[in-house]
Amino acid sequence: MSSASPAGPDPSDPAGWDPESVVSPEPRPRDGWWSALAGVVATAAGLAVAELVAAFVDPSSSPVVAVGGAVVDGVPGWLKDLAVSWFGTADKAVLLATMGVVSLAGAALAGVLERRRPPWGAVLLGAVGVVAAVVAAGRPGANIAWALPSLLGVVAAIALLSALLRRVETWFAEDERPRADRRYAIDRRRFLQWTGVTAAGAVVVLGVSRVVSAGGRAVTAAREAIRLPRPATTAPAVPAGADLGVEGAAPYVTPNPEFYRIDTALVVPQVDPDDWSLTVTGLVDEPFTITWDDLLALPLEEHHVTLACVSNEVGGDLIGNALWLGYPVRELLARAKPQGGADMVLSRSTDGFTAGTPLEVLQEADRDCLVAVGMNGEPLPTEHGFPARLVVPGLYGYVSATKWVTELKVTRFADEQGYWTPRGWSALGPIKLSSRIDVPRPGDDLPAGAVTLAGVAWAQHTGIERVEVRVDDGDWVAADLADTVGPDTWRQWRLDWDATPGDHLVAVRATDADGNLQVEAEAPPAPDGATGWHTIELTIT
Ligand SMILES: Nc1nc2c(c(=O)[nH]1)N[C@H]1C(S)=C(S)[C@@H](COP(=O)(O)O)O[C@H]1N2
Ligand SMILES: [Mo]
Repeated sequence: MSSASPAGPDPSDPAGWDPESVVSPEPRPRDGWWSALAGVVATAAGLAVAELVAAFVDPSSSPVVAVGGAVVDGVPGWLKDLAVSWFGTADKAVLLATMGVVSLAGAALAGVLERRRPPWGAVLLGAVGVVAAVVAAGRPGANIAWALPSLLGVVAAIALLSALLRRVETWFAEDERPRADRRYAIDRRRFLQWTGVTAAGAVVVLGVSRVVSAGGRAVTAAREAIRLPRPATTAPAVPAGADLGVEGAAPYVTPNPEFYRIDTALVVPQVDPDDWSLTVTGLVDEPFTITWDDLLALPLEEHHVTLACVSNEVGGDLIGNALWLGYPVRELLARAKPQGGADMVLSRSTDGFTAGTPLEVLQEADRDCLVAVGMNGEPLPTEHGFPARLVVPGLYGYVSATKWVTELKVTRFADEQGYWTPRGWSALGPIKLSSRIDVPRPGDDLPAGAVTLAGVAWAQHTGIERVEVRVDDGDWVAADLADTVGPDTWRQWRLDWDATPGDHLVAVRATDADGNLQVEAEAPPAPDGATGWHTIELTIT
């Protein structure tokens, strides 16, 4: 080991000192840093190899995605809530960044270990690779081939690490050679060349893996080729007065690209409609499975429904309204004939997510619960559940809106739980009556005089009856309500206010069609939805 002697040529030995030689005159850096660099580059190249293999196996079989997904599913509820409250919908990016930092540190450590205490660096890499392989093979929808990316990746990483460390070895072994044979600069250059080539190779392999990642492109092509059938039952036309046209307010129908997205998936599941089927099973007399073509051949219906996330804070934007095309869940259930004693339908996604929905909600004759295939006139966008998802008016998404849905299991709340229930969220999730101020935004530059206040209010499946606005300690004033197609969507509101200079607090509250007033007491999203009146501070100049 040369690490104990970090110095360069020994200046106390004038006989061997030749300034013209290639002997490095400055003290050499310690080999620890170079070993760490070798570890990082070899590991990065191994990960690139794993991505390339995953491109052929399945995008979700990549060690990064599989381990990240296992972390998402495995972290305790409180930690996850903390992450979401700190980072919001960036929580996944933060997770990936954290994994990146941990991998970097581990890779550097493996490099140093392998140099100082071989074969422990290789053992460390190998152990991590095997764990990743086991985790990947155990992911929802996985098969044994999902272990391949991690295994081949780690074999590549170990081979490259030992190759790079051989260069470090030669370079730092020179202390033992006769002075005239020392060629530090050349050996250093060799090591750096090898390292650079490996790093560049990793980038190329990663790029190739992206290009050949056929799964995603095949599904995109399949989606683009789909011509959705005409609905047997069309939705009522959106009345002109549903959109009050206030600039900055949420439009009545949310365009797909602007629709909020919430799910546990680190990569969007790519489900080919040709491989997709939906099975109705569990406590039923006649379980059955339908294919994509079977589903499209059924009489489909169109309904506007406003989806909302239980994690939405008061005033938050995890809510959107769309026109859904699909087949009533109630009809599928009727065909399967649920047995007595069943009270829940556990819907399952290809990625293992599940939602527990009350059976009787799905069976209600006047509630348009759909297995949806279309969103605002096009096939579901992949991130919103292509090829099929559930849409249930009146329930938060986490207990109803399963995307990439492939199974409806009729069961009992006493026997099964949806994904979020053991993580600290309520088993039942009816959407709470709520309202929001969209304009003006706090911080807007507002001159005194006429100021338009506007926003949305929602009480899915009951409907909004009244929205009131209060400025400071004034009286509650009824806002104008926009038209709506029915009780399952949100409703816009607006109010013109004669604003006076100064700081003002503006609050909004809604009343539903049953006469219930929105709850004033503030509550956080967990465990079953936030409450409180949305209040904003405006400065009028
Ligand atoms: N497969 C799957 N479906 C899912 C989820 C998920 O994590 N995985 N999240 C649910 C939650 S919490 C919500 S709020 C809605 C959001 O649907 P969107 O992303 O289309 O807006 O999807 C639901 N369906
Ligand atoms: Mo949600």
